[in-house]
Amino acid sequence: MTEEAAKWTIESAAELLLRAERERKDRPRITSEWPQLDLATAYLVQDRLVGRKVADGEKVIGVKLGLTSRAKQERMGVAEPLTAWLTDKMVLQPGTPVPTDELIHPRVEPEIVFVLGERLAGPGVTAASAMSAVRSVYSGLEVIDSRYTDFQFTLADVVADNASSARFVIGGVEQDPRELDLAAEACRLRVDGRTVDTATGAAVQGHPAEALALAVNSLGERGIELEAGWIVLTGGMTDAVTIGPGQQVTAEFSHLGSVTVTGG
Ligand code: 0L1
Ligand code: MG
Repeated sequence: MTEEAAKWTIESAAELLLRAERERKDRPRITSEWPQLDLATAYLVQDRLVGRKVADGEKVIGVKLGLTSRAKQERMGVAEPLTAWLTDKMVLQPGTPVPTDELIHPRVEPEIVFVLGERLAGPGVTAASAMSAVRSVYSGLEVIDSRYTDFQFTLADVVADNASSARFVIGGVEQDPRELDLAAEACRLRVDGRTVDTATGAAVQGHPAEALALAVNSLGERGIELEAGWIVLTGGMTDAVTIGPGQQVTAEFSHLGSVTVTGG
């Protein structure tokens, strides 16, 4: 092991990522110094990082998937989906500006969002059985903010960084998932009124229910269950767009209404 790699531990990686977030200072990806960081260890870093936030008073309120669409995978150069944690501090109430002065280089992406009515435990959960535990579906916008310079990372790096989590907002239209064809649910992404991208729910693993099953099953392998009432962000449907002060990003859905954030 090189001298550089020897200084890395789960604790030191979590601490550096927390410090980068706190100080709004991006840093090189961890694997540039610690190439041995594997996926299992990266999830331990993620858990430690969120555990530190919980110890500081934040509450876990759900999970998110990342890199579930080809658009995201191609843009980020990482071909595998991942899971990460949502906490109450990440919730942005509709109409509240994105606090760009608290973030490093925020980007925004449209998502299909589930709220669970029942507990879900994997492995072995199918998309259909996962969907039967979903109480409601909403539109959402996730604000991501990698702690790595220029959003440059490997899968292990982005897992350790809790999948670039920063903030998210949920739209005001609640739908019963049983009444919607979520694969066909269309989304138009606008920046300051101009359409910049479009996608349907099929972009997310073929169907957002597949993304939910994937989360349940991969968390189940780590002995983690999803709780009733938890929020699940199923992953960016399109590439993310940058947001700065005064800029407005809107996602218009065919049945889930529209949701907007403005850079503060
Ligand atoms: O929803 C997503 O695909 C988020 C991926 C997080 C990684 C990133 O794009 O920074
Ligand atoms: Mg996302």
